[in-house]
Amino acid sequence: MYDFTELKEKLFAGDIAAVESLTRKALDEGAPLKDILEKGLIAGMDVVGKKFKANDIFVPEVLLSAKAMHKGLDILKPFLTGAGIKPIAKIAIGTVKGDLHDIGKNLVSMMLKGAGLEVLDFGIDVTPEKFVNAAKSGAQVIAMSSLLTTSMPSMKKTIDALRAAGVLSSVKTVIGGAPVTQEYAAEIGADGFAPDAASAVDKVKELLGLT
Ligand code: B1M
Repeated sequence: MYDFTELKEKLFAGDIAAVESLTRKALDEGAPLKDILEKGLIAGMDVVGKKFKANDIFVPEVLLSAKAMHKGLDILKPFLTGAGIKPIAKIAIGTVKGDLHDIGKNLVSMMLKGAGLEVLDFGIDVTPEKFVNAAKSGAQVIAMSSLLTTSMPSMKKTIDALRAAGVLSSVKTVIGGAPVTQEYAAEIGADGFAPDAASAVDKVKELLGLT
């Protein structure tokens, strides 16, 4: 079993160079991709979240850890996105308006690409109008991420805007992010919820009838 202690610690410390080399080393030594992600990078970020919540660390430290996380994800990207696969459907994804967190959304985006889906990634702070335009331009799925309880209402606003524009029935909506639940999805009328990136791929495929 591969030991991810150092990778976790360096991610927490925001040591970008060390996260880069340890992620490469884990890959080179044949550690499973899923474990590098979940037991290394995401586990390190969980520690960051706990310390942030307890006011043991503050935004500058969290930003450094986030940069280190991005570096690790960049290295895993070619393995997650499966370059060269012909897209089978178009997904518009973004972190909703009012929210600047993008690490989980990026992960979902990479894994959707890896599953052969075409992904239009609108980034962070995405307005309902932008999602509506994507739906009008032929996206079959609108995928929204939120990490803040204060930005979750933007998901409902987006679904309401899709309805008002007359395009809600032509798309599937999927939501996720740490504070988001299946109950919330039902409450706002989203077609699907997924707790993590791998389940997001399964949910999107299920909604598109691709499973
Ligand atoms: Co912020 N932050 N943050 N933060 N931050 C949280 C979210 C928080 C829980 C920390 C805490 O208090 N414990 C808290 C939110 C509390 C709440 O609302 N309940 C919080 C806060 C309060 C804030 C600020 C308000 C702090 C401040 O300024 N005082 C501020 C808000 C800025 C804004 O967005 N307007 C802020 C800022 C930041 C940074 C910029 C410093 C940085 C973000 C950097 C970046 O993303 N580029 C940051 C970070 C890094 C975090 C924590 C520590 C880590 C988030 C993360 O990347 N996790 C976070 C604590 C935590 O979540 N434990 C925290 C790793 C990532 C892989 O997981 O994004 O959950 P996650 O994605 C998962 C699943 O959720 C799922 O798949 C992924 C895993 O497979 N998923 C989906 C995500 N999107 C999905 C979409 C789907 C399906 C699944 O379908 C479409």
